[in-house]
Amino acid sequence: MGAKNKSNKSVCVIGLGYVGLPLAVQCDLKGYNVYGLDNDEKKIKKINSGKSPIKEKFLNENLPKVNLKVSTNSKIIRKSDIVLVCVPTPIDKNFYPNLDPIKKAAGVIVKNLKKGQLVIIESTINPGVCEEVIEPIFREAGYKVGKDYYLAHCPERINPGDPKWNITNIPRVVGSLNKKGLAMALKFYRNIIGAEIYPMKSIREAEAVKIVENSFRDINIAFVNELAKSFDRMGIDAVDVIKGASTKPFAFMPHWPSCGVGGHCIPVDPYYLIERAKLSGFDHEFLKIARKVNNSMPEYAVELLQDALNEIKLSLNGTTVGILGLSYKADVDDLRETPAFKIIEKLKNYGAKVFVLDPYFPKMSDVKNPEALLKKSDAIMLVTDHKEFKEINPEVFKKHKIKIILDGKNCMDKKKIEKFGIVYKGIGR
Ligand code: SAJ
Repeated sequence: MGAKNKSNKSVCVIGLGYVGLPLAVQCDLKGYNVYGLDNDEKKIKKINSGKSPIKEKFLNENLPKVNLKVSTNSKIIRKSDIVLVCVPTPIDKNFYPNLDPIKKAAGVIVKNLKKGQLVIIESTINPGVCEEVIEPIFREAGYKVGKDYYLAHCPERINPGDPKWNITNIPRVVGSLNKKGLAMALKFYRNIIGAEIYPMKSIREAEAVKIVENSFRDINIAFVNELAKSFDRMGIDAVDVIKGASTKPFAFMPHWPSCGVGGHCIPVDPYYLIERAKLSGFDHEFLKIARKVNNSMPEYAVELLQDALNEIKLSLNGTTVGILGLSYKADVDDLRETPAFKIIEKLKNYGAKVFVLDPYFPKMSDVKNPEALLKKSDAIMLVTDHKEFKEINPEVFKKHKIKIILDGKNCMDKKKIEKFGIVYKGIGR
């Protein structure tokens, strides 16, 4: 772990979500005086009561131990030496990057800037945002970077639900607009994180790193999703092939086909690079094709279910389908870019009756437990591989006369299910 900060410097974290809140807690644990700023009153109240608004092991364990001064009042920025910006950088419905939250944060900092402050952007942004969007906001207010304040970028690498990797041990990269800003940022992160803190050549390279990491993941998932479509036609089990390829101890990294790529990172970040590169006259055809393949998976999953029903002389029209899962990934309560809503919409367009269960979203669920869902359903579509869904004994499906199971995350036991005479279809298997 990094050395405890003895300088009693203070930090202000703007945006207390799944990135900002663990960061704020870790800064406190490492001896910083920590302020937190968020526009969500309810979240502020919950944090002030020592309870985490986010179900996360690190937070549940450590939030009660720290003394975060959190508020909706942006004046607290003035009390800090380091300002950490952890606000969302989403895309709009046309997949266009939306930098409004980060521009708003920069505007709030400008109004409360303390001379000499180090401003660090942790939100995922494309190359050029610091120099072309953020620095001009400060400049227009009369502040000169490197003199009145310092600007650095350290892209967040939080992996929601990961039992091993968290804010304390994930290596980071840092870039700045000048040497002093870089030195200040490196010192800060080396104080709070016990892992490599890698200095980038400039702030642009730092901005590019996160986008590249997540685009790498997106294109690899698109590769196996395309394989799944092709192998489905050839009667080849794509998952078995990927497992086989994974026995190669070098130069292969497994990814897995599924009913969709959700979350706030993977399906979003490539668009930031696609759009920014366009301004420089470059067209990321490959990234766009990968996005197209991954965006097609919810519809593909519904078509697989339609075909499976047709094979037993049924159709989606008039069939009741039970949806297991809404979250974009297992064992987290996060709906951002989840494929679930696209799947539900398509099923309803085909005339299916749909019931939903996600234990992380009781208010959005039609039933309280898996058995209650099975009771109502003719067919089941697993959209999220939550642990409790993987543990459903196939006998229960049989008991409730489930005809077909569409396993959107290839996480169920195909052989066991088929032994009960239930039609099983996975994505590519
Ligand atoms: N998915 C697949 N096939 C795969 C892997 C994921 O279909 O082989 C789907 C998931 O079901 C989910 C989506 O893609 O819907 C995203 O899954 P994810 O495991 O990438 O989870 P995220 O979105 O939480 O990604 C985070 C990212 N972390 C950061 O951006 C800091 C990503 O960089 C990590 O690689 C990823 O966690 C991880 O490794 O778990």
